[in-house]
Amino acid sequence: MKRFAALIFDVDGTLAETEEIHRRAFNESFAHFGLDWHWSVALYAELLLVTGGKERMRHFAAREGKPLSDLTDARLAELHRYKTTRFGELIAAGACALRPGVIELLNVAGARNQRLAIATTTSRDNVDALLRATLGERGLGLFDPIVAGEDVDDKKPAPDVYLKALDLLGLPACECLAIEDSRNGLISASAAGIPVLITRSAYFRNDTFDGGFAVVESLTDLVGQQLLP
Ligand code: XBP
Ligand code: MG
Repeated sequence: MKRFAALIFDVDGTLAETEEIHRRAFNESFAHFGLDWHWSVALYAELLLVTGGKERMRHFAAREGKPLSDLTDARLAELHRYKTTRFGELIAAGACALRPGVIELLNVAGARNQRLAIATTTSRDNVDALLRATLGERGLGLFDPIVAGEDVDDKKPAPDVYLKALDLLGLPACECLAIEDSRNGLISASAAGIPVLITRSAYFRNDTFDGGFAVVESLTDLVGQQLLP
């Protein structure tokens, strides 16, 4: 892996197993806004195929034939802002640690002067909350650029976030490695021409990942699989 000038990290499921915290924040927000919606683990696993919280809620409403009459774009955005605030509170309270092997890989990359970037579908506020809670204030400066869902028109599996990250890095795709956990992320980074390392996450553990650079159970496997040199 040392041949790559930059490592571009996905966030949810890759840096940390945050989707359970998202699911809790969504459910608490639905209750707060008086919606009789509840996303179980099994249902959320299906809904995660739709990236972006607002897009996921609209997809759910349409799929379930839920009355959208009172869920205007403005109210949906208000609900999502509430959810993002709640997610940030849970993360700040220590609800989620970085996945095993992440800090070690960040340290090895830093020692090699490899650049670190983020390309995620989630909201920037969520990224900042996770980095601050797990790495302290220094965490916010570790990754540059940080490209989040609101920075692009089309979320994963579209390549937009990765293309923007490449542009801001000023590097060709072949000199970068994307680290992802989902098929949408694999498709997105691959469409941008970037090789992809998959680290299996809780919600996508049984997915098939063809065409990647490598697939590991966790980033702690990199040493064992001689991928770190
Ligand atoms: C995962 C997503 C996000 C999160 C929820 O992003 O698809 O939508 O599930 O966050 P990634 P928001 O794996 O690319 O990090 O509600 O802010 O969208
Ligand atoms: Mg992910």
